[in-house]
Amino acid sequence: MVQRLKIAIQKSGRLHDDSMKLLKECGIDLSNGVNKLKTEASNFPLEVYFLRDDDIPEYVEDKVADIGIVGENVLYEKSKKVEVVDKLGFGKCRLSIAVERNENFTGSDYLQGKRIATTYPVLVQKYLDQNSIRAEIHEISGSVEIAPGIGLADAICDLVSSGSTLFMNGLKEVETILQSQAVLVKTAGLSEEKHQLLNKLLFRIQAVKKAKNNKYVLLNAPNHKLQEIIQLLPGMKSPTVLPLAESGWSSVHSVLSENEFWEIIEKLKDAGAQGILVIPIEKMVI
Ligand code: PRT
Ligand code: ZN
Repeated sequence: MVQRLKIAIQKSGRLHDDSMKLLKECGIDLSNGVNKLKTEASNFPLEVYFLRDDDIPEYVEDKVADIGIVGENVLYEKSKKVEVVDKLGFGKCRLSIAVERNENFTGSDYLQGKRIATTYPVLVQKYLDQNSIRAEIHEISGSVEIAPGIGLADAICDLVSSGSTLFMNGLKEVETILQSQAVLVKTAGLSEEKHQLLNKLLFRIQAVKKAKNNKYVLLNAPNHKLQEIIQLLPGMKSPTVLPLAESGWSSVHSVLSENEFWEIIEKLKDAGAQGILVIPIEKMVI
């Protein structure tokens, strides 16, 4: 029987679309039955399980799924025996302590003897222990941000991304206890055959991630400025230079990383580059 790698992803919610998109960008076709509990890829030995995010660490630990995509916040709260294989760069947020806006928060000591409402009791307790603080944790299952307003707690600990939920509830973020993003996790003791499938998938994921962090740049340059312009472009090996139909001009092609992109583009313009085109890269294999 052909071995299939089993992956657990969120059924619906904030990580679902990006997880599906990642698999698609890896060339994996899941066109049939994404609304079911489970589906199979038609062109890769992969079986996809759609689950609640909170259940994913346990299913992976128990080997119901071999691998899974889950937020670090959920993973560390559940503290299951699974291994992080790769950070995926989406689902970014932070787990933070927040208090009412007019409170004078002086540091973690402020929390001494206070009541903290959260859906992350394990991570909050760890933070309190690390800071030698004794506080009361009130575990609630949702709408944590209303707890101070209704007198249930003095502080909360919840996920934040833009901060607008806190703002709308008259709260301010005062301390971040965890930075989180979606990660790929694997179960302990995968068979050799499944490991090979995982490596194949990882190779594709890394090509997709690298492509996202880089842009393909084409520009025209007068030949007497070529040396100066080439110095500015790292490229994968070195930039490609092709002559233009108009004599005295060349076309230069290269790859730039997202981080240094704007700075280098400005310098290229100043150095005499014209007609600069920037193109997204679909996959990048180095
Ligand atoms: O049904 P299921 O249990 O699978 O989903 P869920 O409702 O538990 O989780 P879901 O879909 O809301 O989030 C899934 C994962 O997305 C989380 O575990 C995080 O890893 C990640 N993530 C990223 C977020 C956020 N950003 C986020 N902003 N999860 C939740 N939020 C919430 C937060 O709890 C708060 O209520 O959004 C609100 C704050 O957002 P801002 O932008 O107002 O700060
Ligand atoms: Zn959940």
